[in-house]
Amino acid sequence: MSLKEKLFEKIQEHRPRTTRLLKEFGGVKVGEVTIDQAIGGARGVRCLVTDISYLDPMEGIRFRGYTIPETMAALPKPEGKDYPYVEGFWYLLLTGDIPTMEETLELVEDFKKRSEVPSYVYDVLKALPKDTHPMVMFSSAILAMQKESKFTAFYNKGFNKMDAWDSMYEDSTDILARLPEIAAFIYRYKYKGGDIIANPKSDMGTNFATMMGIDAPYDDVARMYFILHSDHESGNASAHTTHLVASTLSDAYYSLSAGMNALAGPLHGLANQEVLGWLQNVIKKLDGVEPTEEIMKKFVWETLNSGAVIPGFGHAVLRKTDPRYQSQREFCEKHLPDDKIFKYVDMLYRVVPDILVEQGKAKNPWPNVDAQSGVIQWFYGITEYDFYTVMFGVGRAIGVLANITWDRALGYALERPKSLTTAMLEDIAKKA
Ligand code: AMX
Repeated sequence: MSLKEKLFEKIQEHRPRTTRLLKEFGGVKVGEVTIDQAIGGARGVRCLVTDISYLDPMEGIRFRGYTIPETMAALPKPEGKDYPYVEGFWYLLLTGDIPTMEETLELVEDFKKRSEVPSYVYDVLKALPKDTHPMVMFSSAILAMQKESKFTAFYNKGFNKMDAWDSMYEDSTDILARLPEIAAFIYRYKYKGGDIIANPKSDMGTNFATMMGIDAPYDDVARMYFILHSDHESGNASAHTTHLVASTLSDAYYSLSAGMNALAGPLHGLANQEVLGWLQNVIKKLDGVEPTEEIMKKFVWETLNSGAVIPGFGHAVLRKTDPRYQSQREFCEKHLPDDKIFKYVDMLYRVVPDILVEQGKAKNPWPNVDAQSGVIQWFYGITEYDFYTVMFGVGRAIGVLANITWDRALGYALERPKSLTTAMLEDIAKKA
């Protein structure tokens, strides 16, 4: 059975659950909203539904019920490699099932067939000024492909709610298969004098590593990186933006491009470039002197006192060290234990949490995914850190595209929360 057939089976099984909840229990309360939440970015308001991942504040992320170590252990891997096929992970996110090796390889073949990037996408990228941020290039490339949308073609022929998932799945898979080539093109075009390397048409991780021009085990880094950054339930800014735009019946191209623009913010995905930028600044200021913990503490306080945040630390939901950080740390311990930047990042792990606690503002003083990811990229030669968020974006696409495919399958509604005026809030406060 193909992934698409399996997905359809899962959709048919699932639909009665959503219908029943709406019909029989639509009026049951899920929670309440405080003034804090209304002003404070809807933190913790329980009003989104997804079955693809769940984020527990203490435990961290589970993909379809699997923790990160369980996911990495259960999915089929290319021979001799430590990390699983990204294509098999796509299967897991969409269906909730671990695919067999045969099912995974079938999907790898399917991705190969879909991976041709239309040539006009490269014309669009080349028309942009060279100093354009790579996230603008990435988002523009995705948007430029919108005319390929099978969902929009389906909509224009006469929209049918029950079948809408099919073309959304097709668009999502087409996009995903093309993203490694687009990302690698941006990198080689912008930083390597346009010396483009052809797509070897292998699995997603190998394709990306080859086109970036980096040898093994970077193919494993790519697999790990894309999987770790894929999904963090649906309230984070990139996932929520993608879902919001898709809820207007925009197709996957419009929706993902918008989600990538949210990822480009410094409080979200851009933090991984900021961590490396922050560290490089420290190294420059030290002018050859090895930093001690005392010196590092001084820099951390300087940053805080200037009113800036310490990138890579804190989280809106998590209340302990991010398991995505932990997973990458384990990779560093195995592959780059003596790397200078890794040692500095490790030093930050020892000094920053206590300082954030002492400062008394951040609800979570522990590191998030972004504190560690740049170190690995730097080690393998990607020192152009403004590119890091693009790689986060390739990974994040897996999660958000799986989500919007299911949004269509379950007919999720146009998103439209209600706003109040400040005077209304004051009135509510007076009566409380
Ligand atoms: N350094 C300094 N101050 C921090 C901080 C940090 N790393 N994390 C939180 N704070 C501050 C906030 O700025 C806020 O200050 P304010 O009251 O003056 O506005 C206060 O602590 C309370 O914030 P919070 O409730 O703990 O966090 P949040 O939900 O508002 O924001 C996040 C979460 C991630 C934006 C924040 O922790 C932060 O800015 N971290 C640094 C940037 C970063 O690493 N972002 C990446 C997150 C992961 C991702 O999406 N890729």
